[in-house]
Amino acid sequence: MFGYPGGAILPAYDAMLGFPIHHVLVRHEQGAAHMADGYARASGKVGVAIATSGPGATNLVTGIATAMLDSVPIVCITGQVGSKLIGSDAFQETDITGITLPITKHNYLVTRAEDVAPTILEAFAVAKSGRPGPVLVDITKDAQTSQCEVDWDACAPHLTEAMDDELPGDGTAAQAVALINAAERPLILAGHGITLSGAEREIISLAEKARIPIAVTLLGIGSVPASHPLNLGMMGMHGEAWVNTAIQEADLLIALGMRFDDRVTGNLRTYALHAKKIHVDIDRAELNKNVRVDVAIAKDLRGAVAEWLPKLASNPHAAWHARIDELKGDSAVRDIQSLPDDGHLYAAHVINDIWRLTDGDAVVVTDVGQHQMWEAQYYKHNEPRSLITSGGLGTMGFALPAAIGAKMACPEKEVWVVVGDGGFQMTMCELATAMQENLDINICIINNGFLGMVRQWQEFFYDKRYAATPITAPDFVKLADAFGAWSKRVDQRCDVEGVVNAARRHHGVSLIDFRVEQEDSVYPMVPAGADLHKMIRRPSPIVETAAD
Ligand SMILES: Cc1cc2nc3c(=O)[nH]c(=O)nc-3n(C[C@H](O)[C@H](O)[C@H](O)COP(=O)(O)OP(=O)(O)OC[C@H]3O[C@@H](n4cnc5c(N)ncnc54)[C@H](O)[C@@H]3O)c2cc1C
Ligand SMILES: Cc1ncc(C[n+]2csc(CCOP(=O)(O)OP(=O)(O)O)c2C)c(N)n1
Ligand SMILES: [Mg+2]
Repeated sequence: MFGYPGGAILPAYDAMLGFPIHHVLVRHEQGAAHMADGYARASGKVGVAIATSGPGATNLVTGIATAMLDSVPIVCITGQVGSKLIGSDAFQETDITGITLPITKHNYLVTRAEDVAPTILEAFAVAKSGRPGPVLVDITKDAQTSQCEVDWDACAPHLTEAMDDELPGDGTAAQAVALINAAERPLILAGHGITLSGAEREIISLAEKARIPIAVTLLGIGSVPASHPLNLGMMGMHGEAWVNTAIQEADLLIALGMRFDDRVTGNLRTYALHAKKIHVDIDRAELNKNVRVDVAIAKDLRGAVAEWLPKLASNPHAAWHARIDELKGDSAVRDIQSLPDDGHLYAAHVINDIWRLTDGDAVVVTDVGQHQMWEAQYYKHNEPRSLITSGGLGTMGFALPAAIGAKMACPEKEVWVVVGDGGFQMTMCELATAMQENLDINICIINNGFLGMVRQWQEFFYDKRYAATPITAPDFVKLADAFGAWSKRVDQRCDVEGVVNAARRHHGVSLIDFRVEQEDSVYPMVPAGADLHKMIRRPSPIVETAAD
């Protein structure tokens, strides 16, 4: 449980001492929500954050919205002023159920002791059922202090059908199978719903049976091993060029547990015009929301795909794979990894080295920005839940606290934070939390002296007018030292390996300040709203740098 105490939640904190609950004292409640989120994403269990009323509760808001956009199950418990004071502008009173109504899957205001236990049990059930999401339970101080008898069996939650997962969809398995068996250029679009459903094996069987290539969303990374020969890599704004072109050339898209985010589709009017489309999603509201499809199935993914498997015809799709290989060839020469070491330190090289040195086995938690995209491109994830990142809300400041939650969920895993110099400064106070908990986590700051992703947009679309994107930072090495953490600075490629290995050997918090090329950009890039195949490509073979 990740939290921060205060007056309105004091009775709950006092009671906690009598129970075997590991409470992690955060340094800001936003951190508590992200830690609960990181814990949930890493473990598949429900994460819990707890805060006091008023500012404690409002500080949770960004973390709750982050979890909502990415379908992460967390329960947030907040204290509220006494029930008789509600509506009186009492000290630290805020209408947190009103504030969080649009960013929670469900929320509750509890004003009587006898409602506490059944509501908490129901909150956990709602958070993890169907399409997971955040739930908030606001409990008045008098409900925390008065007494009642609890019959646990009578408290068992009974979710209504609307909250449950098995709503029948319109499309049938037979319709889906008919389209798949008839396709010449099929492509699976693999999303976050695969891991949420536990459908990893079914998706591989589907792909292997008919040799269907797979493209993943940012949040689908890891749901299919990067090393699998049918996995083509990421789609979308910063996806692989060959993937985006393949989507535009496909004659069938099989969208599985992904929601056609605008970062994925680009211009909807020109999106995959030659393709028939099958969409499976547990949330009926996602079907035909952004992209009109031919077969829409509102079901849990695992069961839905399992139904197709016995009826699928095998098919080598040789011409289609040959075409994709051709597209890949073009991209390989534009890859930064193929460029000679020109003395500059590039973020893509740093991340590629960390991938190599950790055998691709770490849990990596990223922040938001250029470094996030380079991580997605250059750290090859083979395991579900091994990349933890804020996709839908794109919340800077997410990485460090979410990594603390992930490490507490999986203490045996090697955990790396990949974070920008901007985002790190948003929640770096949580270094103290990591130290207090004696956590062994590694922090890689991709320090480019810029709010890099925004600078990139200014470079491409605002004539290099760098309004408010150059950013200074404290000396991160000294900062880490002040917190008691191990730290080093790296500004040359030849030092990356040694320092990364030293950080890995250090038991405790280690932080590396990588001083990377300041004006590098993430390629390819589909400008927002542009056609998916009209990508800005890396100027090749010369990389433009500040010095040029
Ligand atoms: C700077 C930045 C750049 C980005 N660039 C890209 C990019 O280039 N490419 C990219 O892909 N993304 C990119 N994103 C992320 C993007 O915004 C979305 O977050 C992401 O595409 C969503 O992936 P998703 O649809 O797989 O996951 P989610 O948004 O989590 O959707 C999962 C879907 O699965 C469904 N689901 C849940 N459980 C089940 C179940 N049991 N059975 C069936 N369905 C289920 C849910 O209802 C939901 O519709 C970027 C984000 C940022 C911040
Ligand atoms: C809380 C929040 N504020 C603003 C943004 C808009 N934004 C997206 S990326 C970015 C720059 C991130 O800079 P940095 O952390 O240094 O990472 P870089 O892009 O340089 O790798 C900004 C400001 C955001 N995503 N989240
Ligand atoms: Mg930066």
